[in-house]
Amino acid sequence: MTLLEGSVGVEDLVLLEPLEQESLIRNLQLRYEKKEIYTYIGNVLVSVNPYQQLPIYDLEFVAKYRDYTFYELKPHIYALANMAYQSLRDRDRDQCILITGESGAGKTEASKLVMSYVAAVCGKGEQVNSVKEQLLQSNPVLEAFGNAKTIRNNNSSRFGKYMDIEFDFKGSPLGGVITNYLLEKSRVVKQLEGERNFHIFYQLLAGADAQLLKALKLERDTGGYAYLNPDTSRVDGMDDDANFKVLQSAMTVIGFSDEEIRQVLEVAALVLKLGNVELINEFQANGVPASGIHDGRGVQEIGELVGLNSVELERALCSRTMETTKEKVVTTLNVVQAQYARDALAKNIYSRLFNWLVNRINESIKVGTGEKRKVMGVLDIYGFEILEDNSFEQFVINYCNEKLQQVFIEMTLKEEQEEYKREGIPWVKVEYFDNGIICNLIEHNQRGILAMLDEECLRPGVVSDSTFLAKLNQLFSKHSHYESKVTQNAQRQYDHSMGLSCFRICHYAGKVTYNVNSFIDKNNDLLFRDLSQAMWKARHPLLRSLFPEGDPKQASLKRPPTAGAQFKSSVTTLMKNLYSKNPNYIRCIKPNEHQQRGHFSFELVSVQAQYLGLLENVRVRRAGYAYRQAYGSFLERYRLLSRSTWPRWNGGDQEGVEKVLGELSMSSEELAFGKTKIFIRSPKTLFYLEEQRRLRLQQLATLIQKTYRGWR
Ligand code: AOV
Ligand code: MG
Repeated sequence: MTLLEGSVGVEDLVLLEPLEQESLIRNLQLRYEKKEIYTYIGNVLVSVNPYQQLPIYDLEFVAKYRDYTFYELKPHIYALANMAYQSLRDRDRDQCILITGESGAGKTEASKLVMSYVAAVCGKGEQVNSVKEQLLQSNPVLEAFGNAKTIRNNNSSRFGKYMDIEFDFKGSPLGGVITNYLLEKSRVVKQLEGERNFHIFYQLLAGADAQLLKALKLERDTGGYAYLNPDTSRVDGMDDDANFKVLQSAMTVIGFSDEEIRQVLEVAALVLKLGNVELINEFQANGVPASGIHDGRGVQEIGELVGLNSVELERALCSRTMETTKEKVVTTLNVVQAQYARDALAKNIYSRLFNWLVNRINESIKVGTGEKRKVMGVLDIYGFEILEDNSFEQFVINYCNEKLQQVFIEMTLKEEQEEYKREGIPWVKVEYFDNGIICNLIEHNQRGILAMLDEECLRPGVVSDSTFLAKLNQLFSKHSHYESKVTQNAQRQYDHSMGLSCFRICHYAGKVTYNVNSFIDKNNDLLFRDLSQAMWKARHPLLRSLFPEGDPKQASLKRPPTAGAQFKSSVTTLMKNLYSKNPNYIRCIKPNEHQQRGHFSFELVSVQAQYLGLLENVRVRRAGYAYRQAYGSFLERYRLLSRSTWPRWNGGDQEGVEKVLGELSMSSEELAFGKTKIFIRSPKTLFYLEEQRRLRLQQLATLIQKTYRGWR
């Protein structure tokens, strides 16, 4: 099929001719211009962000997609959601929906569309509806606390999210479990120009009534807070005031009590007020630099807000107690160290509050043990990131994407090949890049970059980001996916874009240069004990519960796992979870950098198509067969199409399938007979079979009505 001007292009890229990167992008563009944002690659859904509300998500569409199988209607996210849900309900296969793409590509919107579709078609009744409401209302809560305006996306998720929705044997929802990954907590204390802090702060300031503001000891003006970037208080098209009401009502639906909501807002207010605690230079009598608080009122108010002794808080911010087995030594912090401690405290309070919220939601939506359940997982996680300056956060995000790519490779490509092998069907070999080597470079237990970082963080003596880098350079000097100034110089490559404090990884999606500055610090993620102990002493029940290690009785000297180790372990658990399910892919694409409707940048989309490996995906699909089914199931579905197999068939399954297809005069090119399954090359053949089946069913229904009156 060629791309005719004025046409809407092909609905399934498997049918594209000629198949090249250029024609693939043109096809997406052609469709995008006709507001066809969805395109298939077999059963993978490609979605291009329309940046406008399209009239394709109402109940009429839900009803339509619910009654048809995957290829029968235009490509749509509802078709994918429907296929996953039906396969879960009718075939008892746990599903996962993997949504990937870069920031602003539409992942979060896609995950919400999947959830709302499933909610619309699954189960009925008061109890079921209340579960659905709780599941859906978790979104505004997590978005208020976990999303922010960035340069790329006005509603950017600053955390990764995986949600298992659990169903009973009839397919009615029982509840769910949410797992969150690595909140970008540095945003709490600092944002890039043109970006905002997390939505909640603006929602609170805009939406709280005068009485609540007074109780929280806040002023309405966003300009009065050091932790909120000036000049970016408003976002086009976003109503913070209204969203605050939405948040409060969502929390109530989920089951937060008024008291809990109040405490959550108090902790958020505490973070804002901490930012305004101004630290200044002071000197001790012996001339040692020390710090103090400029104006005691702020600390006083914090003390009143959360029941803390303000003198103790000041002491915790401005000094540090070192404990050895024998003695306690108190040292003063200079002003830079004290500011660092204050910001570390604010980041910690906020990220712990976020984790607490996720746990609290989980408590409401969790399903009792013992019930057998079917599960649909929805993964909405940050896409691959190549920024101008890439740090520890990009490193772990890209590691996660590398793992997801591995899942994609292993689950689709390898499984595909292996199935052909098992079935004895000739395979046209498709070369693909196995990124296991990069995953290993990062995560290998003893010799991976994360392990090296941990080793450096735990090593006694003087450690720094540069000793860490030196270690990497030594270990990976010959690694084909690792580069640094040192390894380049050794090979006489002179690349001016690479700084001395950087290393570069050749990821599957492209090369990314990471600056090691602050890797050790971010990985350590330590909070001075003085601060956790001060927080634990607060009379505020929620705040206190966020710092259990502050309890002197509990406090062990055992070190908590590093940020990298925690992330690796949650990624490993996630991968295990995904491998146990049937995957469904949504590949999201951002059409332009300006969040603008109707504009499709060919170059920008090309880069993303490459990251997502779309062309490779099509090649694999095409090299093989788009559809396969066990002989028995296939025969069951289509045997009514042949006189030999209908109404009765006593032969073997494969023989029956041969009879059916023989009678329909299918081209032999289109079919392959495996050991246990029939393989069909193009989706079109499948459309044809489905259509024939539908006609035949109509025919039979009329016949049956005539012949057997009263028979149902
Ligand atoms: P992301 O989740 O992929 O980015 P979002 O799902 O937040 O991106 O989408 C960004 C914005 O694009 C949304 O706020 C909508 O305005 C618009 N949008 C996306 N999908 C649709 C759609 N199907 N219909 C209409 N508008 C849409 V990030 O979380 O930043 O990685 O970090
Ligand atoms: Mg998002």
